[in-house]
Amino acid sequence: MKNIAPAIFSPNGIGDAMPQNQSVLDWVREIAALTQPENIFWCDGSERENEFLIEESLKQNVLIELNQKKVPRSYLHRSNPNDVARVEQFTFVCTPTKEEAGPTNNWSEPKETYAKLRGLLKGAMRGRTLFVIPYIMGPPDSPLTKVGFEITDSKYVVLNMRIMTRMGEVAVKRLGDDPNAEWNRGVHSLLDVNPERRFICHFPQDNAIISVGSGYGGNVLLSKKCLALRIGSYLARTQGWMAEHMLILGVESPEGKKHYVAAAFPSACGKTNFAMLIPPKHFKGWKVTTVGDDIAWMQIRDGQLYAVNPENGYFGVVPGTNYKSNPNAMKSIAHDTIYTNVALTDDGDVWWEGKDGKPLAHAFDWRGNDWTPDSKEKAAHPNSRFTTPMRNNPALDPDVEKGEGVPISAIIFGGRRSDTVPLVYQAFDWNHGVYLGATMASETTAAATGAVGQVRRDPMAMLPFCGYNIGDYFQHWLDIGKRLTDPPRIFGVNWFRKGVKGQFLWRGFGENMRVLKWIIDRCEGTGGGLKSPIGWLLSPHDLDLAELDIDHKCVAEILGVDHEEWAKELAEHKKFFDSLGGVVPDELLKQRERVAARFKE
Ligand code: GTP
Ligand code: SPV
Ligand code: MN
Repeated sequence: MKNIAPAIFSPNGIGDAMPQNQSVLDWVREIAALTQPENIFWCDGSERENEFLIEESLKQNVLIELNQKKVPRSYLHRSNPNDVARVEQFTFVCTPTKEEAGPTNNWSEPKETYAKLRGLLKGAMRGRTLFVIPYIMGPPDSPLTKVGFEITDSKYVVLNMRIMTRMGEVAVKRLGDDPNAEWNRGVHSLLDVNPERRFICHFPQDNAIISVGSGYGGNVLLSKKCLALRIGSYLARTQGWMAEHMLILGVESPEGKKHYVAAAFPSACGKTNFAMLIPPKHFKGWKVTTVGDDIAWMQIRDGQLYAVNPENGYFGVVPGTNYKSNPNAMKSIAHDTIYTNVALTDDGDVWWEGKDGKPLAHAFDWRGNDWTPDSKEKAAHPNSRFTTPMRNNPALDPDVEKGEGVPISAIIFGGRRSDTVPLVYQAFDWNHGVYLGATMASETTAAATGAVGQVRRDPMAMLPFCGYNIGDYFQHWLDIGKRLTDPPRIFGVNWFRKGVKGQFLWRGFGENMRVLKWIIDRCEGTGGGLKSPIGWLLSPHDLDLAELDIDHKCVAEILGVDHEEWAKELAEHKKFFDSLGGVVPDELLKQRERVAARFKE
């Protein structure tokens, strides 16, 4: 590739997964001409390349070496303190018309936006290396799998993408040399990591993403929220499949009967923990396995919904993770892990609020400042994260590579609600379930910048991730339902009900197995249910509480429906639908009226 100026950086023959596809070469040439890097590095995802990039990152303080005896082959990255989470206010969907982006997305006009971004990218990589990352999302032999190329000037992005995606030759091979093949163009540049020049822009019609001014997580690992969800949801609608913010887990009974469940919870609301659940002792012989912890791509086969996890690793919330709450996560992050914004101990180990063991007397906080238990600041940032390969997970499902995916028996929607929403309830049918998902709400968390703890509607946990008009998205869900002969049963859950003193009323984590068991029973048609205006409720008699120390009054409280609270909730549903300005399908408006009518029966 001598005709690409400047020189291609291929030390010792590594970094050479170079496609011959003309459309990719033209695009790299164009971006290189614009950004003016010193070198171009074609990433191949190999072990050698990884070692080389880690070495360089250590030299440049992009990574900090950890105590290799305590956490082998693991490193700490400290992001810029102004850059610690997704930025929804600077995230744009750039469709030709504002209507296509819909009422829930920030829209900006594609032509103007390209011009603005080109202005920002001009010369942005001078004196730096431009990395080209070829990757695929999805198992190599899945019909759903997508090819992406990400250009970035951040080594941290390359190192994380290697964990989060299947990277290198596998992508180049899958792309082939058809210049018209479908592939995603992702361009990322750190610029000067200035929040005023931070934009995450999606061009669904062009299958393109441009992200500038950030170096953190979902803003820059373009495979994840940008491709697998925002662009993914757009492609899914036009191509007749679904791209959802859902974990996928397998649950096997002692008799060996297995079901798969997909669950949509908003950011930092428990997906990774639920996906890695270890059943309590009482559930002897039950086993939960992880297919995915954040994103599900689903297609219809023989009238049934099948799901694949497009990712190859986990980008998970660190604080609160310990051997009691999530042993599988603890084992997964014990080695070969990149930590972002956790605390560093005096002996080179990582630490965070809620980690097992003795409280620390001293550490360096996520910014690198001295920290003691008296410090006002948290030692680890509330949105500190681990990046770890899914292969590290002891509970990885054996069918995670299966191209056709796993058959989904149940879909669960859940948010963080301190009141109103019961521990679990079941929709009467698919369309009612779509209504349940469309009207779900959750308290905001540290996963995105902005206020934390405010209840907001977050339909299907996709509010920040739906790449087109939310009304069309609701209709897509209804249309999918019409094509299913054996649709998954749909449930709502809430692990986060609080008592008057602000304490959680439900133990959560592994104990959520008790709820999952009822969900499986309902799918098999064996579990009892109490009919209520909002759906089937779990009666205290059908909830297995053996070996759980819980006050029975509290159980009744979290399982029940308070009519006054729900009158308010239904008013909020109406307000939300009204706020969308007429895009909500009639069927969902009717569903709301039906719930209201059932309360009057
Ligand atoms: P994203 O990676 O942002 O999409 O988050 P997530 O949905 O995967 O959430 P995760 O499982 O990482 O949990 C987020 C926070 O919620 C952590 O601090 C957990 O400790 C906490 N959490 C998870 N499950 C439960 C639960 O069942 N009960 C309670 N009380 N807290 C939980
Ligand atoms: C989320 O916010 O849902 C995440 C973390 O999974 S990030 O990749 O930063 O979006
Ligand atoms: Mn997520």
